[in-house]
Amino acid sequence: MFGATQNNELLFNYMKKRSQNKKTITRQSYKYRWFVLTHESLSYYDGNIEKRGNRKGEIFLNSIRGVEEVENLSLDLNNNVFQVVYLESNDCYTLYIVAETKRQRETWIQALRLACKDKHSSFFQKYHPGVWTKSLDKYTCCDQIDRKAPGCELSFIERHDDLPSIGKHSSSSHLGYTPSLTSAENFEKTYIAIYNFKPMAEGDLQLFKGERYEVLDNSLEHWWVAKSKNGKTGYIPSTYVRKLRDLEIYDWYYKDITRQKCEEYLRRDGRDGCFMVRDSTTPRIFYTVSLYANGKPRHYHVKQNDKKFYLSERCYFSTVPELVNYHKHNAAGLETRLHFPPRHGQRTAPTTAGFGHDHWEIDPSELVRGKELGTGCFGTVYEAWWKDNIVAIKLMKTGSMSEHGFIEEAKTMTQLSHPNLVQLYGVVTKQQPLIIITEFMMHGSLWQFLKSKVPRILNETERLIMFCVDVCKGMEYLESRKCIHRDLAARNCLVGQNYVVKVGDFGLARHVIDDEYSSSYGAKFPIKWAAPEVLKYTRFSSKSDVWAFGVLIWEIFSGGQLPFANITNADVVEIICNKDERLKKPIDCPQSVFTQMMNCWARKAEDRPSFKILLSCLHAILEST
Ligand code: L0Z
Repeated sequence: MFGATQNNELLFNYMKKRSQNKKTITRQSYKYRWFVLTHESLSYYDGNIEKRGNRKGEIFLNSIRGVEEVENLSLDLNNNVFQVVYLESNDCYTLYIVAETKRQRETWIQALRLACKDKHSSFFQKYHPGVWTKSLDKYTCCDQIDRKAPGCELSFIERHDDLPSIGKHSSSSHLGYTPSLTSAENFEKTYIAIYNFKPMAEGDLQLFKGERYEVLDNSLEHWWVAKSKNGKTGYIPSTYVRKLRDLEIYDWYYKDITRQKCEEYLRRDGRDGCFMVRDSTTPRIFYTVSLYANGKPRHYHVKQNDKKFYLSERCYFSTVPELVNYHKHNAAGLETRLHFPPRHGQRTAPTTAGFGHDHWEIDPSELVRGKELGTGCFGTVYEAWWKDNIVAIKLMKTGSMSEHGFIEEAKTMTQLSHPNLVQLYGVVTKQQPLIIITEFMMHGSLWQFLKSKVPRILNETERLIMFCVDVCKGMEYLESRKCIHRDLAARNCLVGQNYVVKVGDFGLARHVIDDEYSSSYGAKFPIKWAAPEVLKYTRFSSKSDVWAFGVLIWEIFSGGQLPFANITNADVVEIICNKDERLKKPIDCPQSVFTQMMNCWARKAEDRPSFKILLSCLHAILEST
């Protein structure tokens, strides 16, 4: 009479179902139904607790794309809601079912997943832990306003760390992945994209955040060859993917972030329950959970004991994702449960080392020029578009630069790539004028920024030390690559999104043809940033960059003032080289920061600290403020 015979039934229960045609969530939109799971489908029938009635709907297992819990706070009915995501006539629907108990919900989820596995259903990699509601016009979990918006959290097949009784990697192949991506020997080569990547050059492979890729060749530093699950291969930027076990595949993990930046993101979001996990700066503690609760950020150390992670005694986990997952449902000693990562502090995709593998010569017809950003002795700089990317282009004045030497070096310079360096993307050399294409920085130069009274979200001193830390990180990278800047100063650093500071035009100074700039007697030579050995013998090195960095810290703490204001260049040389005097401590500068400046200004180059050492000192200062 009903298609499925009694002995074909795997599971049946009388449970509430959310009406699918009504968009609002009210008590009225829920109806009791008899749910029946068979090896083929999930059906529901009307009737009552005593007697099953007519079949009202049927979802075939091979059309199911996800079986997950629904976040407790999404529906205030009870805590035992789960969802079945499925396709029907090419559209995607979600069925919400309210189980009577937690245990019943768990049973149904397990049974459905297992039955789907046998049917080789291919599950989506992401789902919405919350629900889409008409009253809010968005999802309760992620603020996406489109009902059909892809999920915001990794689904159970991706949460490889906390898979229930279904096996781990072996099961994923039954759930939609081609076996080549998940077999044991390929596990090591399997990566997950943590940012979307749009192909830029011929031979690039598109990346979708959250999807899996097999890395076929990782011998180059910046561009790897990868294969997608549908068998396409191509180049990808190596910084856009992470190993399966890497915490960076989770939206809530911010690897290398200072407590200050973390608090800034949490405050800006401002919702209780907003949280992130970050690397701890405290010795012997690896991770910190930072949580916004009752109007302020709080920090909890993730303690470790016997290879187990825990926040509160009694609740131990073998992995951090498991710990996070648990505390999403149980405050267990925390001020509130962990709900969502900061909405504005979205990790932004890093720049790529050039516009593709071996693609540093740019076709000028692909550049669309925008407004002028400034001029210099070398030419004019414009805002511009290259395909979907906003860039800065420098149109070099003929004769202002030794083009041959620069072009030779340009290819290796595009290979320098760091979050605190203004990325060199490419060049146009096949026609005049020579064009240099770099990353565009939305807030302009650091020097301008220091002079302007920009909105201050953070404690002033902390913000200024963070600027120093950013520059120091970029310089540490250049130092490790044996690249000398030669003109490090606030005017040559730029401020980008989230007020990150980056070092610009590294290595360009050497190619400038202008005696006034190149000679230490020239009017344009940056004497006030120059170390004694530069003034005396034009001897540039990473250590002379360290000297300039000391002057740059001074600029930062004196609000963009000119060092040695009202003192002539000749007198500056006299003061530095012969009198052995230095710049004075700016009024609002902490003594600890001034000590670092003085270290940078050691008379002998070899007595100055490396950028690496400076970075650890600056981090320590930041931690203690
Ligand atoms: C660079 C140079 C020259 O090429 C400029 C950018 C930018 C500017 C203003 C605004 C926004 C963005 C803006 C923000 C501020 C208060 C008001 C509104 C060079 C260069 C420098 C030195 C050298 C060589 C070349 C040597 C070392 C060899 C000496 N300088 C002009 C523009 C830019 C780097 C430049 C940019 N992004 C990249 N480059 C802006 N953004 O209207 N604001 N607010």
